[in-house]
Amino acid sequence: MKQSLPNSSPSSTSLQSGPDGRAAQSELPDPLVLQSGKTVTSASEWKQQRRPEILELFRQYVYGRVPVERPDTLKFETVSIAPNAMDGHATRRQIRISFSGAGGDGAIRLLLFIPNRSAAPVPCLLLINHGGPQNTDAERAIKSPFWPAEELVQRGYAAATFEVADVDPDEDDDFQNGVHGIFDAKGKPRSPDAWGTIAAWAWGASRVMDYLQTDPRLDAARVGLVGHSRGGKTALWAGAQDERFALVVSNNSGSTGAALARGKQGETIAKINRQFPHWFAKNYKLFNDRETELPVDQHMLLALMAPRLLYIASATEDAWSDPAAEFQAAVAAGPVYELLGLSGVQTSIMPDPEVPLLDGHIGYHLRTGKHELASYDWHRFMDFADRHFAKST
Ligand code: GTR
Repeated sequence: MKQSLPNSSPSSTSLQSGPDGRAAQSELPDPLVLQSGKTVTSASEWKQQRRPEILELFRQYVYGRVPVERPDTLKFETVSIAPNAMDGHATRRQIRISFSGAGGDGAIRLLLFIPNRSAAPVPCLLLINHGGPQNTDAERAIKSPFWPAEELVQRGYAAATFEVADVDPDEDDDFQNGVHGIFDAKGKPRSPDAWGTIAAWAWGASRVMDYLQTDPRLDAARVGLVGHSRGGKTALWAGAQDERFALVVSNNSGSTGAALARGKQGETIAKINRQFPHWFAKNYKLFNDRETELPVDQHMLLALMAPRLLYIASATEDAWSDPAAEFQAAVAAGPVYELLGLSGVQTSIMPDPEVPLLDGHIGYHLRTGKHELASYDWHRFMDFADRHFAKST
């Protein structure tokens, strides 16, 4: 039985497959047309009307609504300081970010390496780690390419990371554990727009930012949030909501990350909802095999980063994520940056592998290889940050 769905944005038309089954630009909901049908023509209309409207649509239909922002119970505790980590190149700090709610207590363990050679506050790249603690060894006995912390420090960046499992274990447990169990109202039915696990992780990234802002060794105006795959989806949703992140990086984030849902190949809305039923709001399941009825598409999520910096990375062998759909979304977010006097990716032609696009406010690269976060990716993120952070300071 068909359920009733929201009216699509008036500017979106039904999808007629293009030559390769992909959505044409004209078939996407227009980020610059309000639900009322009125076109947005100024930066203030974007900021005051369309941006909040799009955020709300993503909250309601895709990622879900949080019951709490920064809890009053939030506390930071420095657990350890090692001034001569990484052969003296960095100071390692371990911070416990704790909170409590009606359903109990929780804590996020933040691991931070700050370069020793700079006396001035440094920019910071915060990785959302969903790949387990072996990716982010505090002792540096294991050095994973997923988090080449030494290379970040060498290039003058503080390297920060936290484990998503501290916020919410990646399990379909009917939202009993993690921050859902701590903050959700007890004894009431769960609403169809309640937060899923990706929204919970994004909430966690914002709580880490709450701490980063308090550390005088870090330049809080130059914090980039980085995530791969499910972490990349999380980085985008966190960055869309939390404007304190000056740069948002999504690596191979695919479905419900950087890739357009309309015309997508590989993982679709129905497939991701089937495999990961706990990641998104219950409402999102209404759009299984009905992506053209969604009042948003992922280019609108990307546009929510404007005027801040955004970087999207794809990999040639990552057909499940669909590099072309990721690039297409990056291009389609461009008009919002242009309205704000900036440029997006600056071309609509997908670049060859290993030809990064770094000049616009939206950066992009396609790496040869598989679905992973590699040293090559990190160095392009830093090239992009070097170029644009330097301009803004
Ligand atoms: C895949 C999943 C993707 C992506 C990825 C990951 O299997 O289908 O949406 O999130 O996992 O996080 O590794």
